[in-house]
Amino acid sequence: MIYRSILLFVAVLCTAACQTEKKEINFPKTDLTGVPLIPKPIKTISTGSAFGLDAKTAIFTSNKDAGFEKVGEFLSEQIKSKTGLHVAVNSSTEGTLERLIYINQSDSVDLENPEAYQIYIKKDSILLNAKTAAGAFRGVQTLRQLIPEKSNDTLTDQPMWVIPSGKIIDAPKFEYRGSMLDVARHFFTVEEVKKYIDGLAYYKFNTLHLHLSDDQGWRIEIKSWPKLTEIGGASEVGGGEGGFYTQEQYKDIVAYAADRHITIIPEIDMPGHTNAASLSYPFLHSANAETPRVRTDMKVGYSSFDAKKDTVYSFLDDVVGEIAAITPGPYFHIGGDESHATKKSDYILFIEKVEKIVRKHNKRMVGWNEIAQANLSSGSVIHFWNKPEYALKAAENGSKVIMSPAKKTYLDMKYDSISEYGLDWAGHIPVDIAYKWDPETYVDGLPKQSILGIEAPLWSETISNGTELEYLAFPRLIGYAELGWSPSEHLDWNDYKERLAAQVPYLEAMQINYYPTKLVDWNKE
Ligand code: TNX
Repeated sequence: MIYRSILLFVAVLCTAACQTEKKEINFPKTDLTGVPLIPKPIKTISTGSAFGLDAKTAIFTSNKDAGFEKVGEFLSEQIKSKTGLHVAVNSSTEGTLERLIYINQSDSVDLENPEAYQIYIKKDSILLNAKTAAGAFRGVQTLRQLIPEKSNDTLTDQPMWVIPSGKIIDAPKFEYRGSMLDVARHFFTVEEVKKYIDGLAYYKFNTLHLHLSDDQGWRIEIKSWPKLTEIGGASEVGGGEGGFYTQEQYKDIVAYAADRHITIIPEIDMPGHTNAASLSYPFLHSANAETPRVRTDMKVGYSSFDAKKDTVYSFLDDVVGEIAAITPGPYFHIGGDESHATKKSDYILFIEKVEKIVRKHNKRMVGWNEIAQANLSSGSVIHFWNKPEYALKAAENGSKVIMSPAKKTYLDMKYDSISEYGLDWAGHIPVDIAYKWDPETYVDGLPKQSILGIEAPLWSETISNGTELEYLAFPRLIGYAELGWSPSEHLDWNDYKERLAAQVPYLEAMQINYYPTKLVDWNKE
């Protein structure tokens, strides 16, 4: 049975409360503001009492069509795995019901941002308000973090997970909060990608950018050009066997991400970083670049497509078309970085032509900051990584900018001199340096309105499996979640590092191999 309105919610709660003779529970005094939430919400107000999550709790949601019921089911699954409790969603529970979590679609003006949410926690009810299912989903991540690790078994005759009462008002700072996974230098399995998506979802990221092609490997099936994966997919850095996603597997990743309100952005890097493609189809190769061969080294900047051949663009029309057709998100990333083997005039011609192809397939083009050298539509997005002047040029053109400064956000940089994995060309990035910077002021003179958001890229030259991936990503990724979401006035390293230490039970429960930096007192929790 689905209750569609808040009035019904109140009625149900009243009936439940009146049917069973409820004993007052004597909760210990609580403090909602003291819960170590990451990212930190805009506003948290504590009322000192509590909601007891137990076997007599049920979830109800409004508006099935807008995906709210699915969000309720996600919460129920997460409650099950954290506490073992089975909490029913939108089904009547005949008398045993004492407390409700209601996930409500609301058109309140305070919820204008599609990812905004409000949570009201009282003794008998938790009300989660959001305008969209995405907002409700973000709020559900907050609820997950509010559920304590351990139950209190002395309050009633059953175990009860005590959630502090009060109110949370929240919305993200940036529209775009992402990470990138380089599945080209080393291939990562669908399961490894899904586990990464789970971590992203928990910390309220909304985008995963997949770097699907590079000199060492091509990782996505293209039905009209099968040798891309047959030949181009069969190698990786260090000489491993590589691999690729079939279109069905890619769709599975896209759907898994969509269930978590995360958008996948596919990247086919070009005109440089194209050795694997040109090895598969030599007509693509520019005579000015190095002759294609299987590459398992880590060099960059030696390969290029031929920008002057029409056949190169019809090939790209097929590739972009096939990928765009199975990518529901609005963006297509064309790389465009480090094309040192492409003449500048050819590079500009190439980017301008490819922009038209991407637009023809109804996607917005994204490219690394070098693409700002071309004459682009203002709808295209510049992905800043190393050259502030390109970010400024893009902003002048009216384009949005994604912030991934290598010195701050590159997850493949070593933490310190004793890091097991990683590179160091952009310096070491310890966990505090990763956190202590402001995306809104990092590029001098870049207007705030031009910033779409932030992304933390994970290049994979030095990592080849999920455990190594997690070592570089965690815990730095958690800090980028907060930089992307929380208001600047809440960003404080000393406060953050305490909350970060409190993530250990989650990281351990998920078996995430985080780097236990000495900068954080991990034993505190
Ligand atoms: C630079 S950043 C690259 C990648 C490498 C990375 C290694 C960028 C757009 N290009 O090709 O993997 O450095 O840190």
